[in-house]
Amino acid sequence: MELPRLTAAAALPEGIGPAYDPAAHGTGIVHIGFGAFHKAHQAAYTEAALARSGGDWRITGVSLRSVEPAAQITPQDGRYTLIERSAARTEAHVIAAVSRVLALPEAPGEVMAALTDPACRIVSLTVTEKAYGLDRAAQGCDPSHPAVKADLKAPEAPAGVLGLLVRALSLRFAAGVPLFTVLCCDNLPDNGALLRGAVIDFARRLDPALAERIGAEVAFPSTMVDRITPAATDETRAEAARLTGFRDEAAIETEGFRQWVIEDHFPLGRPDWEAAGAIFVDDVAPYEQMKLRMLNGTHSMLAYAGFHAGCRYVRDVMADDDLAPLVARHLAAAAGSLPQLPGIDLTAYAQDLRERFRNPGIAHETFQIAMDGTEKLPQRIFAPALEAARAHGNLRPYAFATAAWMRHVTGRTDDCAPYEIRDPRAAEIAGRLVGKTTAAAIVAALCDLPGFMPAGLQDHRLWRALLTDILGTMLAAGMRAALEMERQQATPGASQV
Ligand code: CS2
Repeated sequence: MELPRLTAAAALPEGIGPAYDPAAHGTGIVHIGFGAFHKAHQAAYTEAALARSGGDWRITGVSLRSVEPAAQITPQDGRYTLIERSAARTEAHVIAAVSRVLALPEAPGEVMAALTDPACRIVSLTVTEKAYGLDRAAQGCDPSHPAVKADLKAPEAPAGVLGLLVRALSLRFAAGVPLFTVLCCDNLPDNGALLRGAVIDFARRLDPALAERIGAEVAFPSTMVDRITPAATDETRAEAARLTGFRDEAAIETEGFRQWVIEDHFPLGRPDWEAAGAIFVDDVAPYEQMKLRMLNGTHSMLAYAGFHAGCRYVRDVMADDDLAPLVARHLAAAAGSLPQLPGIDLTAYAQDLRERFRNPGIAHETFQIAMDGTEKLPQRIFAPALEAARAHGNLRPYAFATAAWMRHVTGRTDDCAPYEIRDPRAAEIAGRLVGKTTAAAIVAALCDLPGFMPAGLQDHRLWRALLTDILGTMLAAGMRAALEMERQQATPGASQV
């Protein structure tokens, strides 16, 4: 029997539906990049804030390219099931904080109307590192990025993040509407400042006076976001139906853990996100660095090494006797690269991360995390590696992670099976690797990828020797042999977090 579809009218089992009247709350947030992570993280915090403190803070979701999120959720009145799986239990909640979702290609006028509506006081974003069009070295925008290029040419019909924000801000200026706060929620260091630099640079190329006003008047708080959220599958939708009694095309699953550290700079106000445990601080940077280097850096390392050792999920990596010690090694190295943070015990953080990675309820694919390495490695791996190089510290854990990425972008498993390299620079990488068969040639080609590896590593002899040695083993003898080599390298008695 076909189950009824989840809608605002669905009579849900006790404790699963919203603990407030959603219809009594207006919309105050436009979220760009409406996908799994937003549904599991910021929307869940906003749900708790609405339930505890109210306010007109419901969310209009926007997807930049895909029309699927809007198609899934519109017949459900914006409702979706959030399944939380911890080792001990599985819980479901139907989230009502999302009032509607728009697909930019289908509804550009409605998206701009939402962004310029005086009721919109926060524009938040989770679009992934690659979608911004950042020039990180210049702290500005990259005019050769396809979306940036197109939007600079046709600023009145933007299709990218910077174009949308600048167009909306300029229309608000013109109409005398107060300016929204821009809240970047992607895994980038100093994400608020990075996005601010790119928005101002983009605006300057169109109208210097506008750039000046954005610089003076728009708040870009930085934030650290954390919740492990795999892509939804048929199993997610089946579980949602089991737990709620309704068919839900937009269901999503995530871990029990969540964390949000935010710089408290919201001139037009904000929801009571503390209701769900968000922490407001003056400086997010140390928290972001901790998360990027420990959680995300280890994730990247284990994704490349794990995928090529035959582990489909992160939890399989953690159950693998060759790989689990490398996870511990990477966490220890990353922890050692960080300053002390008041109230944070890095040893306990590392232990918690291992526990989260082991979560048997979360099927997080190594192949998913392996995506977009050129956008992720600089802040996750190269930044601490560069510091280690300067301090004559241990480069090996970072060299191993980087060699595993290099192994990955060759595009074939140890059994020679091809797979897709999902990276914005995939074509450029493939071009550079044509005819390169030795580890030394591959290392040289990839270290020299423009704007990728910092100069202090590019010309570092030991770094390059380590990469060549480790990649050489991975290519000649396979990933398992490379793992064995790492085991032999481990200093007996070395401290592990
Ligand atoms: C992961 C992150 O896919 C990846 O690169 O490292 O998405 C990670 O799961 C989240 O940052 C957890 O908060």
